[in-house]
Amino acid sequence: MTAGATASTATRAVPAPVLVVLPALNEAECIARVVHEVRGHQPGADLLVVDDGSTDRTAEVARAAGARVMSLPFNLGVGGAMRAAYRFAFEEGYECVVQVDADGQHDPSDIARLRAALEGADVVVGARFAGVGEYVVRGPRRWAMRLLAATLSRLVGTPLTDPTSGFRMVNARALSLFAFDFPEEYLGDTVEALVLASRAGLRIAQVPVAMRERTTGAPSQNAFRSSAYLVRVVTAIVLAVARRAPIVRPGSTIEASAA
Ligand SMILES: Nc1nc2c(ncn2[C@@H]2O[C@H](COP(=O)(O)OP(=O)(O)OP(=O)(O)O)[C@@H](O)[C@H]2O)c(=O)[nH]1
Ligand SMILES: [Mg+2]
Repeated sequence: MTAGATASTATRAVPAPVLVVLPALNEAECIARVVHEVRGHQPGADLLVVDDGSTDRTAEVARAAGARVMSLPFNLGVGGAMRAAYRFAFEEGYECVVQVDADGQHDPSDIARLRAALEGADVVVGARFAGVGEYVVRGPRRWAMRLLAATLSRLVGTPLTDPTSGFRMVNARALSLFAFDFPEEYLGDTVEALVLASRAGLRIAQVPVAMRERTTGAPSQNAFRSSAYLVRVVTAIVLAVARRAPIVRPGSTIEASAA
């Protein structure tokens, strides 16, 4: 963690309940708007932007908008950024962490509904394709997503329509796992993290959300990555299932179930 994050981690008397984490890569155009919008809906929460080696002014703009900023020295990808954020949140004593896209596609007014669902679950996913919103995916990607959703639902034992959603909230139990064991490879932070959580005995639930279209910046998925998506999804599932059991460290409040 660099000075940007460390400098803003003053010791607090009572743990802050919610940390909103915005993983960001070159989102200078919209990060201020997103920070203000999140703040408007979650005035009591702390905001952490994980600037992942951006080459634009993402960190500077986010800081000026009032967010804490963790600047990674080089690009680690969303998984690596979230791993760092979860460790930060665990060490700071947060009770609840919600990951929100920094490009404005997630509606922060939904955070309250995710929080409510956390009463009966340890990990809550804000999900498209669950009856709310009109977000459309076409072509091979659509079939890959359906296959993935069906397979993941079976694996974790609960219906999931959007297992690659990056809009998700975890409680202290899940945080005590993800702070020490969080997959960072492609699809690891979404798909594999759910398998890992399930194998650790954590309860997973989803909340239907509408997702907006990206209006600025560039998507991380280019044409090549999209066309390779189906193959990668299958590989990700196989790897997630074949992977070792979750690593539960001292300080964790969960006990890993049998692998
Ligand atoms: N920390 C970090 N964040 C990233 C990286 N790549 C993308 N992001 C952020 O992760 C979030 C989701 O990335 P997107 O590229 O929007 O992915 P997506 O929403 O699935 O794709 P679109 O629908 O095309 O926008 C955004 O807030 C990005 O800024 C990265 O390498 N590191
Ligand atoms: Mg996006």
